[in-house]
Amino acid sequence: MKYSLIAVALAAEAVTAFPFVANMPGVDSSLLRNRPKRQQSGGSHPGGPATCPNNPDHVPAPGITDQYPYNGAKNGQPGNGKGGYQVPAPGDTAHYFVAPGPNDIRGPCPGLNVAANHNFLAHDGITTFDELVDAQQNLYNVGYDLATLLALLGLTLTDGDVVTEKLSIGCDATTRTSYNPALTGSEPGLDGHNKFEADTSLTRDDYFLGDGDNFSFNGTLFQMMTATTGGLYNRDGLAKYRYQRYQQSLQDNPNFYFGPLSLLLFGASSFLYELMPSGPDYTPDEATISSFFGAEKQSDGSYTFNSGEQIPPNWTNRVSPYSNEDVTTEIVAQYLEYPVLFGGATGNGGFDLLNFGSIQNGTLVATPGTATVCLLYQLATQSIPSSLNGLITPTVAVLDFVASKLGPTLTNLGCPIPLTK
Ligand code: HEM
Ligand SMILES: *[C@@H]1O[C@H](CO)[C@@H](O)[C@H](O)[C@H]1NC(C)=O
Ligand SMILES: *[C@@H]1O[C@H](CO)[C@@H](O)[C@H](O)[C@H]1NC(C)=O
Ligand SMILES: *[C@@H]1O[C@H](CO)[C@@H](O)[C@H](O)[C@H]1NC(C)=O
Ligand SMILES: CC(=O)N[C@H]1CO[C@H](CO)[C@@H](O)[C@@H]1O
Repeated sequence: MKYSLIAVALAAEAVTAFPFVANMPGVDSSLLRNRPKRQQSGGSHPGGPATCPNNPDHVPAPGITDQYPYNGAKNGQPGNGKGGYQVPAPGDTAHYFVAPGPNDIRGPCPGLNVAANHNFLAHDGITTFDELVDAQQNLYNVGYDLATLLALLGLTLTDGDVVTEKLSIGCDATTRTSYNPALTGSEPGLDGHNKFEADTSLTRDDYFLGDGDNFSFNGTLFQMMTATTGGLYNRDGLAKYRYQRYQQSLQDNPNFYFGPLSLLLFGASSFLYELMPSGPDYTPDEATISSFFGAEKQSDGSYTFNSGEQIPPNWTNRVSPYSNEDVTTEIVAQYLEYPVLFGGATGNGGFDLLNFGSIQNGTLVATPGTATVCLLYQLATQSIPSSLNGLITPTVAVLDFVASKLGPTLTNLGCPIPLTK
């Protein structure tokens, strides 16, 4: 089914070519236009291996101690799920803020950048599955189920290495994450676009509009987010802002693509009001959010990046674990406030709609219960249209890896669909 862009966008005049190939399962590509994809190749593009910092002194994250146990999460295992404590714990100097150096990798995720700056992840930004699962629990009190799922998504969407279980939280560091670069090919890290990283981010440019830089903080966008939300980054405010970003991309980005993985962006926005606020009142206010994003307000009202994303002073994490079910509820709730179409701009005024799992004819069909909770699980285990001309298909090795990490405690996260090979 095709919709005119006019029907879904404010204006279509800026939309030019969108090149892609037909025959994608679940994708109606009848508006096909074959134009070369404007994407840089080689190692020197932003986020590529040529410019990726390399810290020869890789020090794994120190982890928790008996003196400072946080919620007890270690070795990729479940902690006790009890939050409501101060982070970093007073006196726990191992987890005090240390600004990233020139050799340290940081990327599109403020949550992980902060974790690395506080040594909950390795400070150089080359982390592991276990560090990711532990850090999310100990620092933010993310539930073990969601912490595992997000770490899996980070590693499996071809950004990391399922043998070494290593992942770059930013640019392409294949020489350090891969067990064998000749066999694995490049592992672009979290900067890799249209995998975990997508268009319409809160504070990052679209890949196409940023000249291939889809991961750096953009102060104009932070200012826009603050204006739209009125400085209270709650569900309603962020749902509205995400809608605004969608319309902006639709209008300005001829290569705009909003696929199934974009669901994760609604999840990420929920982190502003579910994971970042501090107790006892847990208000997602400007001071708190600015600290996590490294946003520094200037006298003219603009924001600059201070390269020091950090936990605000005297910060207390959330009390109950933030679960897979919780985040799915927030994703659907934000989406339903301002429903948009999943798909991609085709140029010549067209927009192709996607079908994938709970996304039918470009619309998220959200029903309460298991099917919805399984949304994110599907992203880790099924072939996902990563663009109108690309599919990310999990390999047998990836499915084995997912199965090994989810079972037995988290078997399929309760999803009815068994892992298939
Ligand atoms: C293993 C766990 C995680 C992985 C692999 C991950 C990865 C990512 C990636 C790739 C993005 C970029 C998406 C995009 O904008 O295109 C992102 C965005 C984001 N993440 Fe994470 N993340 C993880 C956990 C967390 C946690 C625990 C928090 C919260 C404290 C968090 C907060 C955010 C926020 C707020 C954004 C949106 C940034 C923006 O759009 O400007 N993430 N994450
Ligand atoms: C930041 O975002 C704004 C709004 O989308 C855009 O006009 C500007 O070019 C971006 N700045 C950078 C440095 O990418
Ligand atoms: C943090 O707590 C300490 C001790 O209670 C207090 O002295 C300090 O002013 C607080 N800092 C902020 C920014 O609230
Ligand atoms: C999707 O669109 C097609 C073509 O208009 C229609 O036949 C089909 O019933 C639609 N499916 C859903 C779930 O809306
Ligand atoms: C699809 C695509 O081109 N994604 C890019 C996002 O940005 C990083 C850094 O420029 C690239 O490595 C990805 O290839």
